[in-house]
Amino acid sequence: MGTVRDPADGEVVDQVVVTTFPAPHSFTGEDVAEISAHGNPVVLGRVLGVLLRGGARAAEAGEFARRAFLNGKLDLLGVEAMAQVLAAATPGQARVAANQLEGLPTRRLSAIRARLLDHHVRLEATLNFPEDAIEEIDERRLARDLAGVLGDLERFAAAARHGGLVAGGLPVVLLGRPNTGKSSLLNALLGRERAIVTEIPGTTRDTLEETLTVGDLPVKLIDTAGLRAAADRVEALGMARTRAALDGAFLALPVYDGAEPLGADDREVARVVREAGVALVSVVNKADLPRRAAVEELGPGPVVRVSALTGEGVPDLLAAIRAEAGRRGLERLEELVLLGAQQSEALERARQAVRRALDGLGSIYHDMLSVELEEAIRQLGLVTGEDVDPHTLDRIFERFCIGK
Ligand SMILES: Nc1nc2c(ncn2[C@@H]2O[C@H](COP(=O)(O)OP(=O)(O)OP(=O)(O)O)[C@@H](O)[C@H]2O)c(=O)[nH]1
Ligand SMILES: [Mg+2]
Repeated sequence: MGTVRDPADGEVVDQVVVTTFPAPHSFTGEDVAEISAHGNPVVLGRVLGVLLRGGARAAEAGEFARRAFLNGKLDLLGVEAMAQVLAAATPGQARVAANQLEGLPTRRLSAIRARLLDHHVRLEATLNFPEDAIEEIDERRLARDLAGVLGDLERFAAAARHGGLVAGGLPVVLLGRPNTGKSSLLNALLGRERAIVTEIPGTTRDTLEETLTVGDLPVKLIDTAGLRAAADRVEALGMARTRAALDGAFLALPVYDGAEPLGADDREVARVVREAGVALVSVVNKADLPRRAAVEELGPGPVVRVSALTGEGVPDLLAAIRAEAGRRGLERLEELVLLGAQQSEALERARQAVRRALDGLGSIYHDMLSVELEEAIRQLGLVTGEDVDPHTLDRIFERFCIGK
């Protein structure tokens, strides 16, 4: 407990608590003092003013995380996890990030890197000291081991793709011919009137995104412009966006009007989803009206009947979305990995180098093999941060806000 006074006139600014963390037992690994003042922004501003006039300066964006990294308190996977801990909007996102902060993904990757290092050292030894009685490289054993490493890297990359989906929200796309009730369904799922709904076909002209929590997971629900053959220019542009939305979709929800017989436009919708190769749950809307759509025609995949008007069937649709997430392993949050864009690229380059080494075994010289392993080791170092240049670090830390 203490008092902050303005040295200029000795006036009391606030009663505060000062906590000190002697190095290396602080977040950054440096000597740190934290001042807890009363939360009022006016008071905080005055306390800061006193400190700044006394020679302190404000931290840059991400400066604390950067210092923690440079002092070996946090690796790059930890940095990414921290960014996500700060940004998490659902319990699932927070759990993935907290798990990564505990260091499991780092240990997985370090173990892979250690295996590659081991082979690299042996190869180099036989190349550099051929006259010494160093054991020969057993190519069969090396092939077996590299295949194992490749499998582990691919599993890690899949976990990172899933982690990215959870971090950004699983994109779930509502699509269908005009007037089937896509926007009404978006509103029903959100539980509020977000999108404009009218009886006029072609009401929605652009894609619209809203986030919803399903189970513990964030879902990015995307409402789209209706798809139909005869469309004006604005509608055509909206339809191009619908197709683009399908590209990155986790799940497509083609919406059909159950009160009308299925027509050519509906069959076109089913075809577009099939061609995009996206997982789908077909939705037959307007269950409050007498049914005239022959749902058997909708082909393979789950079908859920709902009424956006009365809310009937909406819990079943939410359960179907959740089941799809479970089926794809997204609910096993402890296995997911969060990577930044540069880290994902480095991981992919590492995978390619191991692939080339494996494919080349038996036909390329051992010095080439050694170069590929070295490349893979270096790229994995970029993922964990063991081997990263200052410019890349700038790009990583500038995403943080001031004071983190
Ligand atoms: N009876 C009934 N009417 C519905 C239901 N869902 C939507 N409607 C009506 O269907 C019409 C079209 O609804 P929208 O939600 O605008 O349909 P949309 O698919 O978004 O249409 P576009 O944006 O034009 O492609 C509106 O008049 C809604 O009130 C439902 O479950 N039951
Ligand atoms: Mg609409």
